[in-house]
Amino acid sequence: MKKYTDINDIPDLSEIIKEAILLKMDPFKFQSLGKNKTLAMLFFNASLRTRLSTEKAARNLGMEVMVLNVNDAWNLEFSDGTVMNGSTSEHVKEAAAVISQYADIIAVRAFPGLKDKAKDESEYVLSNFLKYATVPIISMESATAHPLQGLADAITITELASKPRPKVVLSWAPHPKALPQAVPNSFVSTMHRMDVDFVITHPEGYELNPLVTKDSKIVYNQDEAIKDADFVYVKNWSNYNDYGQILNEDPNWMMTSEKLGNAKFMHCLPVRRNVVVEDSVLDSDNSVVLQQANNRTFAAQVVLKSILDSML
Ligand code: AN0
Ligand code: CP
Repeated sequence: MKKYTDINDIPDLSEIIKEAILLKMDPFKFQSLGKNKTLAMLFFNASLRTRLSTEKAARNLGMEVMVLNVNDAWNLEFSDGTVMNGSTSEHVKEAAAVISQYADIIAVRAFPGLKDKAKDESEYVLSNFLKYATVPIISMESATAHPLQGLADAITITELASKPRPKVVLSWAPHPKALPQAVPNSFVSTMHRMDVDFVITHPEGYELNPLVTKDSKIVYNQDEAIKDADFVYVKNWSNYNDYGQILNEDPNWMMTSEKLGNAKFMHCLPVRRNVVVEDSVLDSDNSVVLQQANNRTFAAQVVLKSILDSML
């Protein structure tokens, strides 16, 4: 792979899942692949898992790692031709080219503002790094996608599936803060590439971008959607049509043990207990959130390995 900013950058998903599971069994097998190679991770937003698992993945491959919390650096300008006499001190043209001299791979986390849909959908942070960096780019969650999470989720479902075509449900949940659609978008795109019976459930009006959901089955009745599910992936997202708005905080959409039944509970984390999902679910054996978080390492590792392989 030459970059990883979308789950569809992976040519053969089931092949890469297999490779990730092999890396998980023998994480230091390719310790010399990353020798004298550096990963620079740029964070425009907070992170716990992505930051630590991606660093761990790079170290497992023998890479050096540098982390920049971009809010501690100069305020970057992304528009072309701007008279930079305001709050921005450095243009992404210079910044991306400079960082490319220090790093062999650049990973970027940049959430959407959730105010201006067109601006968010332009992916102006990620696309400018793709344009002006001279080294491969990895998304650590952009405005519209979180492909490392999608891959980790695919690995987790593959590890746990006890039948050929499991039923997987993406279930919206309430949340007090407006959250991006990035995680559900990547989960949907990933499920489209897996052999699963996939259903999405959310309140009416909470449709995700139809270019992402395509012909996914959408069932507005949560109980009906979850019936006989093997995996229930719970996630809040703010409204896509009424962009970035919170139009529903109905606590009845929270996941409970009663609704979940024997299905596996999935969430990307961080999760608000007793808002998104009740304690009894997270504290039960049906919750696989820690396994998902662990698989973030091997998702990142297989992606880094594939990019390093392409540099040989
Ligand atoms: C972020 C989101 O929903 O995109 C990050 C999740 C990995 N979640 C929060 O900000 C709580
Ligand atoms: N799931 C995930 O990406 O977590 P962080 O935001 O903590 O990195």
